Amino acid sequence: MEGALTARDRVGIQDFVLLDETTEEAVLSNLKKRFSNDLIYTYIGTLLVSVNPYKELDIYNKTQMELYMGVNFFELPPHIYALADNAYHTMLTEYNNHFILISGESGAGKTEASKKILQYYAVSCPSTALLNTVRDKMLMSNPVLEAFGNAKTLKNDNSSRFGKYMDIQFDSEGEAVGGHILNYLLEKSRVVHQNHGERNFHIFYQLVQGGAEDLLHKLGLERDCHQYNYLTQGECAIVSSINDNNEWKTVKNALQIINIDDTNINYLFEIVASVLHLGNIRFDADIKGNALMNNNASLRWVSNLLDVDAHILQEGLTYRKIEAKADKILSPFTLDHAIYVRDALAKAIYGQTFTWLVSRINESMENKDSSRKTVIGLLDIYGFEVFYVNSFEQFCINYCNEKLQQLFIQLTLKSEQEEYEAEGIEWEPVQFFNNKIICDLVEEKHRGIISILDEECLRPGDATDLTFLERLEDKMGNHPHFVTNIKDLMCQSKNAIVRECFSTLDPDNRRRPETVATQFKSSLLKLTEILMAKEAWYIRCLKSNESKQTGLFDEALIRHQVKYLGLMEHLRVRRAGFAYRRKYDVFLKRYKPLCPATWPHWRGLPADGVEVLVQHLGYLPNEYKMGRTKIFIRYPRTLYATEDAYERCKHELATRLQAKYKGY
Ligand code: AOV
Ligand code: MG
Repeated sequence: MEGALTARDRVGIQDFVLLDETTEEAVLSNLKKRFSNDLIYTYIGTLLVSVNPYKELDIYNKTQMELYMGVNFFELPPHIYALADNAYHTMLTEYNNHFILISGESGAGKTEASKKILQYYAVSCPSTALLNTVRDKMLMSNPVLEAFGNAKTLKNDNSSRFGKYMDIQFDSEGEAVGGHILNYLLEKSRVVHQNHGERNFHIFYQLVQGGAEDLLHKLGLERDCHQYNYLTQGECAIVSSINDNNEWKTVKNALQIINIDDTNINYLFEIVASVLHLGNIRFDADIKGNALMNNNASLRWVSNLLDVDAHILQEGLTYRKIEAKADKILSPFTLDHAIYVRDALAKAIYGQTFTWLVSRINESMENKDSSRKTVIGLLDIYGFEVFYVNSFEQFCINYCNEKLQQLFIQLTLKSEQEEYEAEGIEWEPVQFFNNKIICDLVEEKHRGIISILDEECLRPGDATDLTFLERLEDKMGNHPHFVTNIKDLMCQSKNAIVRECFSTLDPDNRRRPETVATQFKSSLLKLTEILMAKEAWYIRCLKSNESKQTGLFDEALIRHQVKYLGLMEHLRVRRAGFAYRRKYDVFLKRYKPLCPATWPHWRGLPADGVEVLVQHLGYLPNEYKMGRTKIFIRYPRTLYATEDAYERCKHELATRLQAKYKGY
């Protein structure tokens, strides 16, 4: 029909690799077309690009899940389920480990994506009644960790304030049999301070809004967030998009499912309440400027809830204890110092409790069976963020994002091109920006920012240096002033969670612990090693606009993300490159039944066998290349056709065998 729009004109194309030209304009126009048709997913080969729609789409139901189960990647419209399913089936056929790296800036949709993947596995994997409970625990770990680790920020009403890597373990039948979480640097400073327009962690509001009357009474809380200093600095305790009351119910239920017993659940709420009471302890200054405590009611509640001696607590919050030989001298804190110690205690209690929660969740998801398992790791971290005022946390978060971008570049751009060279495949190199210089700037030994910060923390100096030092220590989360008497006091708490958390801290108070920045750097290094040993899948989430609006496609914002996520370079490498490669012997071993000349044995060199095999299958010259040790296949569809033929052949063989042995 003349003038009629083709589907391609209307809804764009499903895979950027198939675009006529690889310009930024063409990419953006395709994204926009799709977005305006509620098609938020597009591929670049096997990489999934997702644009946050800021509205509920009817594409995450069970019918959709069933549609994608076991189907080849490109047969259906792009979907996060297709990627999840493909990773799963590759894991099962190749019997190796995988990870899905979800990246994008704050509010782009990473956490939602990771939840959708987990839900997909929960529904699509085979399961038994026993495994159902493991599956429920994995699913229910989310509301709990989000309550304690997510908060409303200016960028996202449910922003992850910790990094999370979760391994889902599968047995050889493909059943999800266990899980394990690694958590990264919780933004503890939020417990005591929030910027304007931001909130503390959700759990505080959930408890105050949703807790039953008798519970609040027992915890000494009023049903009014505005009563608590730690909840009011952002001036947005109540937000219309968040239903704290409902979430409270979900979280309480989830805590039970992950096997936290009632006693510990009570301890947990006592801790949450004690942090709120701590924040309400105020100090005045006497004539000498020393701190005097002026709200004894709050102090009593803290001591009551944590079950520690009120007098020692008060002393610990207002005096430094110096032990000189046999003498103990009490030296009073200044007002600022007392506030600092109070806040440090609140952060420590909360941070330790979060770590405790992750351990309990891990225990409950642990699979004790020692048979071999393969895993799919899901990485959902805090996204890149820049605020008007940025602090140590933004430094860490953005460093983490640079590090993951570096991994992406290493795996998709650098090693890909190096492999073509090593395999002698003709190749026009694609230029890309390597952010290694940025990672080096942060983490290099002696010269990097982290090293310099560490040095500054250790350097003795005059008054100004000291102030600087204290500020840094504050930011870096060491608690040099309360590791003496307050830490001991916490170890005596009758609240079992607090006691356990503080008793496991470094017992040697004199040894200066590693700074948080250095610890974070090593944990990211370890994470990189964990990921490098697995096969990678990528989801790149794009934020459609800054105002969380439905249907608004902010072209400049999206262009910026396409650029810094390296999508154009990735597209160019993908387009010119090969989607799939396998060692000759591995390829031959799997597909040799498809050709009479290679079945059941090929006597010559594996490379020659592969050549004979693919000729027989009708591969066209532009569809593959023979490297030194591997075959390279340009389009996924070629491989999928081969894989389908293999499945049919296996099926026929099994039917023939059955017929042959029938009656025996
Ligand atoms: P993030 O994880 O990438 O930010 P989220 O996954 O929390 O971002 O998404 C932010 C919000 O965007 C969600 O609360 C939803 O309202 C909406 N959203 C995201 N993905 C979808 C989707 N597929 N369908 C519908 N709405 C969606 V951060 O944790 O701040 O880096 O640190
Ligand atoms: Mg998130």
